[in-house]
Amino acid sequence: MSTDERRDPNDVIEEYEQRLDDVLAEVEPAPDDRTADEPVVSLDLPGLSLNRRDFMKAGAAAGAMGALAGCSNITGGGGGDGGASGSGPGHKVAPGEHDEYYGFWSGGHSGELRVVGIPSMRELTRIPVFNTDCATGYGYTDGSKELLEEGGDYTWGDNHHPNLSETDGDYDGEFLFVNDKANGRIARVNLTYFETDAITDVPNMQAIHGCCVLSPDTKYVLGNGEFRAPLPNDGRDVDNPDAYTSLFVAVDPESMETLWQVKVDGNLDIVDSGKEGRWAIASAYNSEEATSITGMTKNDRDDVKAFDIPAIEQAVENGDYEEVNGVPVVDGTKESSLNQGDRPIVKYIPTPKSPHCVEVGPNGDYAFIAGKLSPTVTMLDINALSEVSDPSEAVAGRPRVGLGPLHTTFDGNGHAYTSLFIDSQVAKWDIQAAVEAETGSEDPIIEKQDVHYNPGHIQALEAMSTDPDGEWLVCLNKLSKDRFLPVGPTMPDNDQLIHIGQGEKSMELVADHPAYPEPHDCVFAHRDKIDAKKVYDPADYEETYIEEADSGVERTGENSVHVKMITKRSEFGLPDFTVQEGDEVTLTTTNIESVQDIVHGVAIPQYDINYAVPPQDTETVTFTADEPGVYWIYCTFFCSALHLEMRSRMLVEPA
Ligand code: CUK
Ligand code: CUA
Repeated sequence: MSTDERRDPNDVIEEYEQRLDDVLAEVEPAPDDRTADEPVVSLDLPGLSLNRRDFMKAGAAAGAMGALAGCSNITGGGGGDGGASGSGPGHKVAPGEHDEYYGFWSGGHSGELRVVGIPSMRELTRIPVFNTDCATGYGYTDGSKELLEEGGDYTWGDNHHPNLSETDGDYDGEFLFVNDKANGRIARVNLTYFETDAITDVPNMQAIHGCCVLSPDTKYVLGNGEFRAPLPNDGRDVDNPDAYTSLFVAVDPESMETLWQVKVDGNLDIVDSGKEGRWAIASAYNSEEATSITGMTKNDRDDVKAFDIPAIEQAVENGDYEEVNGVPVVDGTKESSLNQGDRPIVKYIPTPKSPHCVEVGPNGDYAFIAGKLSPTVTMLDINALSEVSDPSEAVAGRPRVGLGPLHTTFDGNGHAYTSLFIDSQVAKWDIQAAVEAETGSEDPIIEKQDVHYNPGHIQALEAMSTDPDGEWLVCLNKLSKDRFLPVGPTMPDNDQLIHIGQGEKSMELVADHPAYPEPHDCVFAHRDKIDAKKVYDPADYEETYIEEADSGVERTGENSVHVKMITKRSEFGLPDFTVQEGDEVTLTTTNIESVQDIVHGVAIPQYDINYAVPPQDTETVTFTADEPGVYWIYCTFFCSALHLEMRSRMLVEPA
């Protein structure tokens, strides 16, 4: 484009907002946009004075959040000092002391998970999942390469929702499951080793956004397909969006196999499970089934879906499915015969407006569905779901919490905390009061806390278990703007620690924590529930443990060698080894140390190799020695006073 056509960015934004305003002005308040044979649900919202300005702000934020984002609410948070670490209740953990909680952060499109101590907010480690990582060699060693290749062979992922495995509704500390929104995958992380041990590339799904475990005993890992696509996506119906479909999936937590899928109308967003193993509640937007933002935000309501898990299992057992790419796909669309009887497999619950999150409260009574483009949170009575014929009768409350509600968390003392993206605030409200209040009432609101800026997820201690611990919550803000030293056009996110204590008006902002792009969600477990191993147990992996006496070179073929060597402070098992130009070299290394934290690294720079070998672990890399010469091998982890001397040489003799 020629430079004189360059437009003022503010004009572009303004035009965009005007367009959304026009679209939203056309939205009818009544349910005329539903077809005749659909149940007409009256959306009576007494006291809900939602003006067009609210809609416009919300609509604009949905598409261009940076433009409006929270500029009007920069009046320092209650109790916060506006600086890095606050003056509130002590969150600092003294040198040498441990945090009380583990926090597991999704890393968004970095593809990794991050482990953070709570309340100190100190980052403890990172766990590569869908990414490769040169610090550990994840994605470079044979085993991790194979894991990523069999898991779809992509170089990146976008993880949003970390979930801890449960037994009896409580975290059992065994596994963490996380979705890949980008490539429709679910990964499992072993929490005794803090490492990824399985990745499933789920067939038929292009995006898996919502992800949860089926409470109370992790029977399934459940995932929501956000992007609608042809089924199967093999070139049919490419230009016929009406024929696209969105899927809900159940994965076996042990085998990590895809067990079944349910196709639905509209697209799915976030999902959470009830506490009794029957219901999974999924939020949704785009009931319009449009392919553009204007189309997707047209309707006044979208259908939240309640999946009746035993009813779906029954349909699968009865053979009521179509098999697509090896997976039984059950029809859960509104028209499906499986939804016509008195026990539909999916209940559709009209909810305002492009609702974003679903979080089920600790006692399992209610699912809390944040309105995103509506300033309300819809509370769905989960126990009533199975009884009412019109699922909208299961709506138990709908308080008006503020603009841009995205996610809700719980303290176990009867309070809910909802993040408000547009208002840049957290609203604390009383759950029981919201049931008793009229729809649209602000009465249940206890207090609001400014956050900086534009929060997405919000998590309190153990809030996704049946027994939350309260005390602290973390608000994951998308923008930090002026909160940190400027680091160029891209600033970090800002995860803020808020003390919530026990009392009524008790929220206090105590710490800012910059985060690299882009955490979406986190989950916290008390340290007593995690039992991290100190060294590897060779029985837990398939590689053959190398003893000190085994170090050596074995010719396995005319053009292949197997090099075995141990590592220990401060030497490799072989001071040097010789291979021939063109050899395929399989290099297996065992770290025979039995002391936690004594890790050795094996770097062969010109061959693009570097990987870590933790104590008692064994790792293999395979490469072709195609350049003759001398190649120093060095240890990349500072392991002893003689770490620099910990070297070996690979001699590649010319052919
Ligand atoms: S989503 Cu990102 S703020 Cu993927 Cu859970 Cu709501
Ligand atoms: Cu081993 Cu440094």
